[in-house]
Amino acid sequence: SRMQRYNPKEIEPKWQAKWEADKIYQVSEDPAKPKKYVLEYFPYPSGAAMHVGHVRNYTIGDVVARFGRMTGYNVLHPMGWDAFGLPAENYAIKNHISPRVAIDENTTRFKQQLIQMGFSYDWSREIDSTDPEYYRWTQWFFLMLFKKGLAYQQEALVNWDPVDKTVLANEQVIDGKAERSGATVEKKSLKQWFFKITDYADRLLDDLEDLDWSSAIKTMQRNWIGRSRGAEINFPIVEEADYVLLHGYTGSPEGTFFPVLREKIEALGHPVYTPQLPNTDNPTIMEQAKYVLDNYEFTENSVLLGHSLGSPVALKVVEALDKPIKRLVIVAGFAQPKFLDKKRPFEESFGWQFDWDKIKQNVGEIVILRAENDTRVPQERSQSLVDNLGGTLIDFIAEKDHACGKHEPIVIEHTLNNLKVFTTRHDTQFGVTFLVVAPEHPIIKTITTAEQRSAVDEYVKQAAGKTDIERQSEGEKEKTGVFTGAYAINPANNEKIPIWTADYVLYGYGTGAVMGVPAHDDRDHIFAKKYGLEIRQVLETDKDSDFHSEGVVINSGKYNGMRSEALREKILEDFVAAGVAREVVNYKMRDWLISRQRYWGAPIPIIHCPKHGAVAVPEDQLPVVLPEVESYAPSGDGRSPLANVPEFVNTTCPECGGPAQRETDTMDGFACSSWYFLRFADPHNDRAPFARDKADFWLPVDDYIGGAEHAVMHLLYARFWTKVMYDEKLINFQEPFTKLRNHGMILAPNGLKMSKSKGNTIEPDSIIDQGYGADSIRIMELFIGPWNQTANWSVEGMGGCFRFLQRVWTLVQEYNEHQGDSGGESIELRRAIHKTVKKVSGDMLELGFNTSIAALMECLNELYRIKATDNYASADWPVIIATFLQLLAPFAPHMSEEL
Ligand code: ANZ
Repeated sequence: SRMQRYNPKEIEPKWQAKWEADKIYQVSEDPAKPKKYVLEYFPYPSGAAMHVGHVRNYTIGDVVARFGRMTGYNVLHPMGWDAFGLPAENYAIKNHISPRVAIDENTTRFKQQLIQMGFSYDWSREIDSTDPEYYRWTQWFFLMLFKKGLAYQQEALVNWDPVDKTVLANEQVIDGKAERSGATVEKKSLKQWFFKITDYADRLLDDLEDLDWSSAIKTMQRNWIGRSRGAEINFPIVEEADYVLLHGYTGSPEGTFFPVLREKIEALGHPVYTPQLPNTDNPTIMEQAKYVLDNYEFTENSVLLGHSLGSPVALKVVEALDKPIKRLVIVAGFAQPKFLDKKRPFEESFGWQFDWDKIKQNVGEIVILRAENDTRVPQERSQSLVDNLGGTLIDFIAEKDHACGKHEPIVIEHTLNNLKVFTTRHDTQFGVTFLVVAPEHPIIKTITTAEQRSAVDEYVKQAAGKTDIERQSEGEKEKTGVFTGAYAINPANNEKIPIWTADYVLYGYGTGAVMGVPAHDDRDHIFAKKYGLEIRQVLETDKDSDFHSEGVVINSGKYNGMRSEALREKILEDFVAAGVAREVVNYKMRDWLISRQRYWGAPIPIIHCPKHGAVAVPEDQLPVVLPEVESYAPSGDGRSPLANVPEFVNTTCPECGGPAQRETDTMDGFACSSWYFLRFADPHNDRAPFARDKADFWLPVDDYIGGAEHAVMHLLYARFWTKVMYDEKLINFQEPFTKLRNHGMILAPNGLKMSKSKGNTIEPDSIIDQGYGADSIRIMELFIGPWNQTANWSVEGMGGCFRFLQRVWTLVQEYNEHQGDSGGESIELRRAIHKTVKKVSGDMLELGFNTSIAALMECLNELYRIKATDNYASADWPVIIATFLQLLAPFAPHMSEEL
């Protein structure tokens, strides 16, 4: 008999070699066919080989790619290695080899595993993120971000992993534990590099809308970005204070914002002195300062404001005092002559000499308000005041030129001592019965009363000793806090309310302070109950069990009877007009921490010069190659092992040629994976990361396939880089992955996650060895259940898939044996195959792999049934067999090719 046994061990390597030799999966930009870019996440070649769980991802991608080719697409299906990062480095440290050697061993192994599965990759495009020819361009992108102001270095309290001895991004910390090592993350203050992803928050959020991604992943990204529209509301602090306001040249206390400000101050019960200064059309500085000093008794509670020419007068007044005042506010001020518009007579008669040290000694707090739209006073004047005095510089757009408007709400806000809170529920403003600040809030130092000081200090110290998770998890059960002894005024009803500190308020979000509305916020409710604070209902809520729901406003003065939704708009409008509030948008997302104090990453291409600060390595000196080191282990002192290589560290400044030092931090591996999908379009380009026409031809990725574990890291970072590249006109699209599909996991037969440490991994190699073959594994990976659901691997299932293929083999062998048929057409045969063509072609568009395979199995049964009666007599058999094998080909390519 010419019948041959189905022997995958023989046919699979044969076809793999032929496909490789004929380069049939290599593609180029062929405009004659529609393009399709099919991509699976490129893997970490870690020490453990791929198991059947990993293989599922690539099988799905491969079937999509093969189906695409067979339906007329020009398919780009590439593969590469995401080889930087901790897994490779830790593996290398553990096995006492260099990460380079480890990666080379592992990629060889992984590649051999992928090839033996019959995956149709264009291997001519293989990339390795640790190849200097690749990370050269990652460094190039770093510098692009740096030059755009989107990469910056800052001292920051960072997530420190005490086991891996490195800093982690927020995204790498899950419930306070390091995602990789599982260690409880500590906070440490270190200088770090960040990417300013927050600048793109709105676009990252808004553009999610049109993506064909699962709603679960989109929701995770939305929540991570966490856009929240609300209001910042100012609560004036109750304190002893008296105010002195000094007007400007040719002015009077009845002009500009003085009357409105005066009224505000008086409403809070504070005295205010607004003198008409002498000789206002042509004054000398001393006659005006002397006038103020002769007529007013300054105290330690005095707040002195100078507007325009009133500001040098105020400085002279402070200089002459013999004890300090509370606060000095300078509005559109200066301490030097020369203006932008014209010369003024006092420029000659004024003295411009100031004793800066004396002034600084005589005032507790200095605020300098600079109108960005001032056409009279140069912007540098405010800067030189800051240089001489310190203090806080606040830039703002004035209502009228030179801050001469009637209201100037920003001036009012910064003249009064306000506590600012962030709220999304300002419709509950009349229900505020206390304020809470985070224990880290700096205002605690200035407002805490003597009686409360020790209790507050103790609480603040305790909170600082707790990690974020401790604070959050304890906070779920119980709220703790301490009264500061201070009060503030609710601007809605002028009621005096206490200010507390409590650790359920986070310092890093909003303003680090909240208004307590215990009747309508559950956290505030628990807190108020515990400490006996007033609970005042201000909404008749639609569903009374739900704290957050909307309703009709009550107990809110003139606003009673409104709907809460409408009151939010109205009260904001009223508050903004009164200079009490400002509309703000807050985001939960923080900038992306990119630096790592580890060896195995792309060096950050920056040189630190004592004269020029952080300077970009010139483009023609890229790549900055990772040097060989003695020890790869982290030092634990917060510096990377590169810091121990003087030949690497010591260099010269590209700007001045003077001695300078290289940055020794490396980039997180997520930098390299933020653009790899673009490199595949033009992988060997040595003049640019990619040619624009090639990127524009192949991208965006049409089908991106991978697990759901990357919802907020890689998938957000890649979108961010893509948008920056679009803005730089490097590409013509704004989203990298049109369609994203997250496959379900394969678990061990006992239902546990496969892992090397549990010893329950199943590697495809051994199944192939046993004689089942890659085609059966591929069928099993997909027939095991819907592609996006978790499934348990089973040995019996494997056997079933093999028997299915064996039956296909036998049928076709038998058909080949039988020859010279003479029969006519067979409606039955045609029906069977047409039904299957329709089913498979339709289901494949929805990734219905398991149902497609089921249809093929059913069809096979039909074919067996029919051949039992007609014994291959019908003239339709050749086409039927060929069509069946074509439908099977994406799933079992080796067998289909052989048959
Ligand atoms: C009063 C209020 C009344 C609030 C009410 C809620 C319900 P999202 O949507 O997450 O932005 N909040 C503001 N800053 C905070 C901080 N640093 N730490 C803890 N909580 C903070 O939430 C905004 C709400 O979270 C704000 O609105 C504030 O409480 C609280 F019936 O203000 B709300």
